[in-house]
Amino acid sequence: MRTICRESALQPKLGVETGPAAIRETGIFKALAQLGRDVRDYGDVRPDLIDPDPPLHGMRNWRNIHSYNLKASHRYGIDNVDITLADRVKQVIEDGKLCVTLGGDHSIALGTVYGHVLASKKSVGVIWVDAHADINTPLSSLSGNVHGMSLSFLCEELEDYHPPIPSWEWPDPCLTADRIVFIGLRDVDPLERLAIDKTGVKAYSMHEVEQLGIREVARRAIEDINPNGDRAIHVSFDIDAIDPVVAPCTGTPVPGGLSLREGEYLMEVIHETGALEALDMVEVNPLLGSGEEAEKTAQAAELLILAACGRYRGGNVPLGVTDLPLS
Ligand code: HAR
Ligand code: MN
Ligand code: MN
Ligand code: MN
Repeated sequence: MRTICRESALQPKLGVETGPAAIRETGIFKALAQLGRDVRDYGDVRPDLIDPDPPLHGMRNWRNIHSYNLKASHRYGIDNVDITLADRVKQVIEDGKLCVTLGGDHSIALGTVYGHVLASKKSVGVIWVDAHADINTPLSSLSGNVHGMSLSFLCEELEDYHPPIPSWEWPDPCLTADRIVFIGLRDVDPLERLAIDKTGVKAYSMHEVEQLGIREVARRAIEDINPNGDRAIHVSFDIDAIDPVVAPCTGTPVPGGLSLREGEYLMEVIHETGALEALDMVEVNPLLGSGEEAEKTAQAAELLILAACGRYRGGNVPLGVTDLPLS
């Protein structure tokens, strides 16, 4: 397994760029090693700030978000960006490793999903675990925050709703709506709901979690995006999917979320499919709360990542150990 991390300070609430450090500090590398995972930390992909970056069609920070996710730096006359996030993810996936990307805000999914789709030998299905749908177009967004638009750029069915952007070629949208599923929704803008209905993206909001239980939601979601079991799974996990009582330090907390227990179950079941190739853990913002709250939030993220990597709450026998000590 390979772990990569990136940082983003490109949304209005500062601090989300320190999310990866907080998650690293939980001791997650040691825990992964104890699970027998071969971990490599690729370090951070840092945005090389383009300043100023005035809004276009209301989109804030679009040049920066574009350049670190997807495009060679020369396009904007910047020389010292080593590698884009999409290229980094592509590299990890091509090595045949599970790619864990720590955000940063959810605009990083533009690069992680694209890089995954480019590199995977299989068709990719995305499980978007989030309180929000992040499917606004630049024209439907009320905030102009690109982290609330990521899926609209990735989804083929929404391509025609995007205004042309000069000298900005997002990659061709790389997902069809039948390869996207939401879990955990509870704060969806009216026009996002329309986008979900028009595209037919499957959505299990907290209503369905309540109605069906997480077990059935997990089963259905996996079947929705991987009906024949031949696809790769990409999980894009926004920590705000988890209830703010457990994960308070995030930019847009919404009450009434998934319990940590539900989140861990979901990730355990996704691990069991053997199809998980990439996982994003985003929107952990340690600066939005006390030290204790920041730690709690990072620990929730740690447990979710560990579950996706094979940690079983019933216990894991250490690799290679077959007997108890005899003397
Ligand atoms: N729907 C709102 C918007 O587009 C809020 C979404 C942004 N916040 C998130 N996304 N954390 O998951 O601005
Ligand atoms: Mn720990
Ligand atoms: Mn999100
Ligand atoms: Mn969210």
